[in-house]
Amino acid sequence: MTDTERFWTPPSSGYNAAADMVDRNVREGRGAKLAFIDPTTRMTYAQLQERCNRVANALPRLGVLREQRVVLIMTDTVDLPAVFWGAVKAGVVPIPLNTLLTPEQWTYMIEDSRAEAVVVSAELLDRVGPVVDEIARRRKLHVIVSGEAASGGTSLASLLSASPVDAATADTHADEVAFWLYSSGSTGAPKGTRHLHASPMHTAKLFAQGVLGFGPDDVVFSAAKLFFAYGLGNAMSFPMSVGATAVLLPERPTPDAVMSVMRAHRPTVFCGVPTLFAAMLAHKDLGPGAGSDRLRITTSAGEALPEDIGLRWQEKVGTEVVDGIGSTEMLHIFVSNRPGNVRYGSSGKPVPGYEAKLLDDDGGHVAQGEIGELVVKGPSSADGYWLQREKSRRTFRGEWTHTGDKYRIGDDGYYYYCGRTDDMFKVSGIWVSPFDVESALITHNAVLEAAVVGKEDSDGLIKPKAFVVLKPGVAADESLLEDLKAHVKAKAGAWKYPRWIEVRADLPKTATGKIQRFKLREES
Ligand code: 3UK
Repeated sequence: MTDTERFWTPPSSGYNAAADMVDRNVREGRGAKLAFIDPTTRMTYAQLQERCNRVANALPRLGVLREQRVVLIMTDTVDLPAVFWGAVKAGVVPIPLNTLLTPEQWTYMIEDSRAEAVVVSAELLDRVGPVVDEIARRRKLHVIVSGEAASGGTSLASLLSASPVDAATADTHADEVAFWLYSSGSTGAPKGTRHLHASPMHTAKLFAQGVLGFGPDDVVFSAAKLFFAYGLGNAMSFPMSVGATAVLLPERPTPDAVMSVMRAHRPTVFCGVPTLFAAMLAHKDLGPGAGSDRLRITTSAGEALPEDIGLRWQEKVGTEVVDGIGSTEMLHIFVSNRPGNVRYGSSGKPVPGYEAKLLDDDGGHVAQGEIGELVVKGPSSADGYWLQREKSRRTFRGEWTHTGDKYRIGDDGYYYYCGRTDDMFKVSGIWVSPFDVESALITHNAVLEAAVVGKEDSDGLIKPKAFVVLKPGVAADESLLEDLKAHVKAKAGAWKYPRWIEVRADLPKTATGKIQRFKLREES
């Protein structure tokens, strides 16, 4: 692709993301192409356009108007893109929420966003029903149910069949808020992160087309769900930007479920997270293409990909794993490896169109080879957090977005992840990245997962403490623990070895699967 295509400037007036992502595909002759496949439905771009139009008419008819919010608590089916882009077309602001949250978290987000309506998948009604009922007793809230609902709420299907198929496109601006995503964060209240109409296309051009080489013949399968920014790009914005196809899996992405999708739909692009790759590598059936004879690339994000997992995947599956770092604040990946030139153990280099720098605590540039906070500039950064001015000011500073991640740039120019800013600690005056120690621990063949925190010793000095989950059948005796310490000393450096090791059945994680080191710190 040319630089003019990649470094896109949206029109200065009249830009609606749904018109670009949905209607343009039909207008350019791709109406009969498959846009989405889920276990019960195959939907072409023409059918998607029709569904979106009906949604764009239905919402305002209910009284959900431009700039107002609609919350989506939905599994990944063809209804999700129809509702999401239909809302965007009408200028209504969709907010997909994680389907695995607690009732308290959903209540917080529906109230914080002042949503006028909630669209919920029928199979989630057991858990979401009481939440929306409770809110609806206090204020007006439309509840729309996708799928077969036994009772309660308006059915999406009936709402759509009662709505016209022709819809006007809301005359939105490229810089207008199009949708929100809640950023989970490891501390404090979740933050409604407001994204603009131009942002999905920026991420699609810069990362999907520019780095991954997405084209109209690609078929993508993202194990990461559409309610994550990672999944939303992978399985909606990216394929839709080029008229390609996405396969959707409503269930939990277990290795078995994932491999069955791979065999049935033969995707060319597979997007996952390191924990899933590790689980799939432990599965007896994992083989070439993970089941797809057309697989050309695997992407990884969400947490750093350990080198060992990347190498084993490449050996067994036959495709590279392209690790890149993205965030809800930047919408998608901004530092990434390049296909054909992957450096395992590193997050790669800035994606063309983004700039990155490493800053010390005083805001100065760190010296070459030193660890600093990763700060990034690019066109897809969010407009800010809803009603959280202090956090917005700290994160979005002019053109630069602060990630809260510690990175080091190697002599090779590649970016190496060194943990979160708030997880780092010093031992004998030397920085220890918990991630470093964890990476060493998981290369030991008795260890399944590990988390490391800084803990005060009897002298009040900080030393590493490890929490480990052992592989099934491994006994946690004293000699194993000594062996683990020696292993870290050898692999990561003597001062980094864990002075304490606690064996656990599992580790506390956020809804997005990130280890909550702060909880372990409190418990240690
Ligand atoms: C961490 C990584 C090391 C890092 C995301 C791709 O994960 C995404 O968004 P979140 O808001 O979390 C952001 C934070 O996660 N992280 C993500 N990727 C990597 N750390 N290596 C990586 N490859 O701490 C970052 O600040 O949940 C990922 C695309 C869109 C996303 N929103």
